[in-house]
Amino acid sequence: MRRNRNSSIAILRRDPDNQNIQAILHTRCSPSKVSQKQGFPVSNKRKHPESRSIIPVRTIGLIIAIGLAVLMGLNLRFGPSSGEKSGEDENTPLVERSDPPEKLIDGMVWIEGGPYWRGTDDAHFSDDHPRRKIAVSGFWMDATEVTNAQFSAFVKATGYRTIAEKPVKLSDYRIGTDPKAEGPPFSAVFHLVGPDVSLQGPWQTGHPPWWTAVEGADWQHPEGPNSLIVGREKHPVVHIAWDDAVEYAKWAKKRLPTEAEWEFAARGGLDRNEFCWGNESPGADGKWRANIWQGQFPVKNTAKDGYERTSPVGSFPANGYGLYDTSGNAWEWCSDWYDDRYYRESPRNNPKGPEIGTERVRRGGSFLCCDQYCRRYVPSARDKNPPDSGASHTGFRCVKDR
Ligand SMILES: [Ca+2]
Ligand SMILES: [Ca+2]
Ligand SMILES: [Cu+2]
Repeated sequence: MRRNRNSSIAILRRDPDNQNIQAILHTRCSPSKVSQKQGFPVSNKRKHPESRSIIPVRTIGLIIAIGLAVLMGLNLRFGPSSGEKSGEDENTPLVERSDPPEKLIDGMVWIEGGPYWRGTDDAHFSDDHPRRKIAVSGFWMDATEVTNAQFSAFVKATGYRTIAEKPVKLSDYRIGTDPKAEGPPFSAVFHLVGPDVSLQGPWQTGHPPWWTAVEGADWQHPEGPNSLIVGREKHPVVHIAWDDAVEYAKWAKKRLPTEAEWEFAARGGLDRNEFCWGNESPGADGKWRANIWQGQFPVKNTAKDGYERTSPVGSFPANGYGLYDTSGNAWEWCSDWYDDRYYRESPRNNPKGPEIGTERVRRGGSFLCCDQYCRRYVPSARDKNPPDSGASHTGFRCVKDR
């Protein structure tokens, strides 16, 4: 059973910097009777949302749904503040930095932890406000993103198959579809588009048109079936879903970082700096400090930093803790569920994310980030994706307790 994916698949909210896409996301995350009546298939238990959801473009349904979502969002935002729900106030003593362990772990860096200023008060996004002092305990962290070579070793040892390599259950995307019907595996791949495409949408495709659901795209075929990772052994593995990353981490006897750990680490010990390397702009003096996007997004990538897509890990200078590519290259999954209010409300010591959610946090931005569209390569910026959805810019790195 096949269908025309390109016309009907909605890749929702890849790097949205705007309300419309956010609203669609909220619609998708909160099942709405109204939208189902409208024939708007909001499936809550979707296995492969974002890169794998099917939302017919029905303008009226969409407008109603967006309206509802915005109202609900307002209600949440201006409803009773739950700032005290964590049971910790600004006087809660914060955990101190941890002494370094005696032994070393190959490929990992000891992150001492302790208090730091998390988030920002800059105006780019709202979910990383306000800047707050929190603290994390010490932990080990992979110096680099997990590479294709490392992920190959895991697959070789375990026979693990990633979500992007498995057939799709069609009923997860379209209400009323035969629960046994399956479609071929696919994953979301970025490609350049013409200059007439709107950055803000709404788009005819229902999702940013620079994302395409490509059958046969997976970690071993980053751009599709005809692309290979030969020669890219040291590039970060991509097309990794959160579930895949967790399986790798278990095998490696590691775990995914919490979002708070990730941000602590990415800041490299610099207090309230804008970037992982300090406050100079990413390409100051013609020297690029991260693999991000140069040129007009998503039309022309001039790749002034040397890389149009992923770069071998460690191609750019490490941050103050000796961590590479915490800014750009591949997005990195964290263990937390995502909640856009979490930075306001979280406990101050070792926050581990909300109890429940529909999407998992990812951090650091990717080779697609740029100031004009998605500035999420800065260490304060947050992002999220459903746990079963990877893409050609999404990978991870692991941490380990002492
Ligand atoms: Ca680049
Ligand atoms: Ca990264
Ligand atoms: Cu971005």
